[in-house]
Amino acid sequence: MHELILYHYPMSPFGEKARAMLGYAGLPWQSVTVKEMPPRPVLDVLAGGYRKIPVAQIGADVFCDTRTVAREIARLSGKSELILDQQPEEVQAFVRETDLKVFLACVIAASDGRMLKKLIRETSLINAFRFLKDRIAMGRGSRVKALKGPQAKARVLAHMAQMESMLDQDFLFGPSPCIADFSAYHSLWFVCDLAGKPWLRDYPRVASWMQRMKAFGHGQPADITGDQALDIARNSDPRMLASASEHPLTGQNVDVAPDDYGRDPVRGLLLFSDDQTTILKREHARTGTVHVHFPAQGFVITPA
Ligand SMILES: N[C@@H](CCC(=O)N[C@@H](CS)C(=O)NCC(=O)O)C(=O)O
Repeated sequence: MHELILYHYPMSPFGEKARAMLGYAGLPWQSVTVKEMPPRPVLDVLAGGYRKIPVAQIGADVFCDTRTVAREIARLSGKSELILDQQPEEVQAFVRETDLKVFLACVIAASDGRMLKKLIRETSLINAFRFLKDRIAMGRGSRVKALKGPQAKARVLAHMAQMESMLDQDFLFGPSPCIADFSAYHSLWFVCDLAGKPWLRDYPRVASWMQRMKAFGHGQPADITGDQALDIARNSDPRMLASASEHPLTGQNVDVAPDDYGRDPVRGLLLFSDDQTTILKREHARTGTVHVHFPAQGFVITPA
């Protein structure tokens, strides 16, 4: 069986969500480090223009968005508490809010001169310039209203206060973690660890919970190159579909795109779509056939 390959970069909050889930699951995995912004040629081959990070690959199956990545980690490890669709509505609502509005508030609240210097130090001046240019363009195409700096900070603090009141056990929804903990963790990691904001000091339960989350580590990553990952796709067949698709566009070429930000579409043949997952078939000379998986929630399908 193939190990999961994760495409990510060190400063990516959603990359950290995936790394932390892999740590919690105790899985070995393969790591391909990508740039902080497109172009990302290897991912273009595999995921056909999907522009968010992380992306995962298992053999010739490619998983876009941490909701589908989490489902695969759950499948490989038996940790079904990572599958969002199987959680109670209360957990799903918390994750929806946290992975979108709270995440964006955290990114805005964390983005100051100090963060920019860190990016320049860890990459280069030209890279930081390209990064800013890319994110400004991405913001223009977004359907989510961005908060201004002070409002974003207030939103983050309100979120920390809400978590403080929820944490009467070790994790947000009980004595053991579920997907909600990983959704809440990555944005606070970005604000508090990467950007160094001292805001956790007023929320002691959240601070202890962060330590418990960090203690899961990142599992056992092994670095591979993008070329090696493409070879793995070429030498594998996509896995069989579990059931027949009843979506009316099945068998046709469609575009699948996120409905919030980074809305670049991926074109392919619609193989399957239900209320949880959409799967496209794509062909490329370098890899042969790959199947690209998306969550149903938060993505739109349109005829090509
Ligand atoms: N809903 C997506 C969100 C992913 C996301 O927004 N990732 C950020 C990085 S943390 C991103 O892609 N930013 C633009 C980029 O890296 O090109 C998921 O769960 O994976």
